[in-house]
Amino acid sequence: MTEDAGALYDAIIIGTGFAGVYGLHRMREAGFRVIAVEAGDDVGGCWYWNRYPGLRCDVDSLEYAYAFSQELQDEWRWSERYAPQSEIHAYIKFAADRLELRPHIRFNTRIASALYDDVAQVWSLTSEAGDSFRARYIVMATGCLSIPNKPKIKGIENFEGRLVHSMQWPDEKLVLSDKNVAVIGTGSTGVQMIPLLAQEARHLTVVQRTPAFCVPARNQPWNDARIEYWRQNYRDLRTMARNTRAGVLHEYGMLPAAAVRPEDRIADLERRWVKGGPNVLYGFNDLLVNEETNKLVADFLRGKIAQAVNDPEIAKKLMPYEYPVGTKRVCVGTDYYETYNRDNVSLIDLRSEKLQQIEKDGIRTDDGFYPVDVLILATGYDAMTGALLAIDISTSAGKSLRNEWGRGPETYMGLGIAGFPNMFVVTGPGSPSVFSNMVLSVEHDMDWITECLTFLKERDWPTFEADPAAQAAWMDHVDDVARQTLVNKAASWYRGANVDGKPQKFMPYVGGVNTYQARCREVAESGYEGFLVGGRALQDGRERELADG
Ligand code: N01
Repeated sequence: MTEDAGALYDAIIIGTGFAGVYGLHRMREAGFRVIAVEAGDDVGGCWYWNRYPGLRCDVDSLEYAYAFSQELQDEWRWSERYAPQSEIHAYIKFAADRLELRPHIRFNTRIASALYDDVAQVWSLTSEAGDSFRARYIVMATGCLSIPNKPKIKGIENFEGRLVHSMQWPDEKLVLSDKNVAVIGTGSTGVQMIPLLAQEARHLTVVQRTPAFCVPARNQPWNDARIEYWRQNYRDLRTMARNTRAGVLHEYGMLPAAAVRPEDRIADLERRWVKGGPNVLYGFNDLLVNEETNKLVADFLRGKIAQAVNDPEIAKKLMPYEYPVGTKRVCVGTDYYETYNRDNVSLIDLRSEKLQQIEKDGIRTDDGFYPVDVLILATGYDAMTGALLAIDISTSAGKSLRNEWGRGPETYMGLGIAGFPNMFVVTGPGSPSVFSNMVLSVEHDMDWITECLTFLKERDWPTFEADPAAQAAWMDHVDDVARQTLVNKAASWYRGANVDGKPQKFMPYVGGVNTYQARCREVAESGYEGFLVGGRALQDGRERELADG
């Protein structure tokens, strides 16, 4: 019998990516009896599972790092502006070791079900292997992009070559030098791997359903002065980042495009383009709310595609027209468009060339046959809800998350779900999550949850649950804010549009990290307005008698 079999933990965290590792540390420091369970055999979350060639982050590494510890900051040195996967994974492992967390993590433990006993007020988790765990509270740190999307493409089951999803890259090196390789998908993953695969493969065929806007990373090694500047100003810089809408220190233009002289608009876009990274998207403050501004920036980016690609026909195929720029995630790449100038690269643009089927040794379209030995699915994820719904989450009172979310996810502030007491979600739907610097957001959420747990423990563990009315109002607000922007004009994974049969609903909160975190603070300070504590609302910060506390 394992030590977990008879134990009742204060909290169990599911997942040990950036969120789970920090949450475990934070809750242990706060005195809770807490463990984490992890499906993989190491920490790292998406940075553990994803290992495809070219993977690196598209947020500056100095910002895509924990803010809570001066020691971690001082002892780690990021090598490049956009750190590669191996370095980010090493950093999370370093944090877990430095904070001595491994003894508190149960690896190789994929949770299959979570059942809340409404009478005993205890969650029971059961792993796929049959191990069980019990806790008063569970914290879902399962990640927004952790369940691969494997679309049912006609004939794919007949393919006899090597089939690989980007998230399940094989441990052994894939030797591609004598292979015809095809990649399906041109989102951030495809854009990162395509230039490297093209260098290695005998021939590379790219299957594009919707072209991406891609900006140049201009990745480079950090110099000592930059690192030192961050060390000296770390706290202030992180505070500044928290007060922005993306949680990242982009150079935010403060004016709408119409308020800037036409010649200055283009000059500023050019300057930002040369600087590299997503900065080119932040020149005007109305990119996502004004169609004209959006078209101005989109035209600028389409012009860059025309300049980069030698064949005008191919350039045209690579140009996105069907959605406003920024409403699907803009990719940050290196030599992405230039790769299509290579002799060993072909582009199948599904807008103009109909896919007939995948065959045992290639791809057949209306225009011809493309031989393929290795087929790579860069087809993304069942985002934001996939990992939560992969676990059968239910209560003895008869609620099932799969039923409750049948028409799309509903949360209060992304943190709690009505009907599911004593369960927290980290960067859930309805929070800025994937529209923000994820590391900054997961730290915020784990801080908020830990403070909430302290509040509850001091009151002898009353139940804690989102009020259905507050949840409905928050969801209306999330929808309203999204409707004031252009984000619903794209068939994006933010809306679940990439997964067959998934309900279409814009999931992240686009009101900004700054606004969201201020609201979370108000909620906590008011005695958790919008949550039922011990079955009832605590109003105006004045606690009432708790029903069961
Ligand atoms: O996935 P995606 P991703 N037939 O969903 C296409 C983060 N990330 O793994 O656009 C043909 O964006 C699909 O086409 P369409 C980042 O947040 C970050 O690339 O749906 N094609 C699309 O082209 C990112 O946004 C980093 O029409 C099909 C592609 O597959 C998120 O993860 C790196 C298809 C999927 O693109 C997801 O990125 C990597 C089908 N049936 C990822 N189904 C960095 O930090 C799907 N597609 C840099």
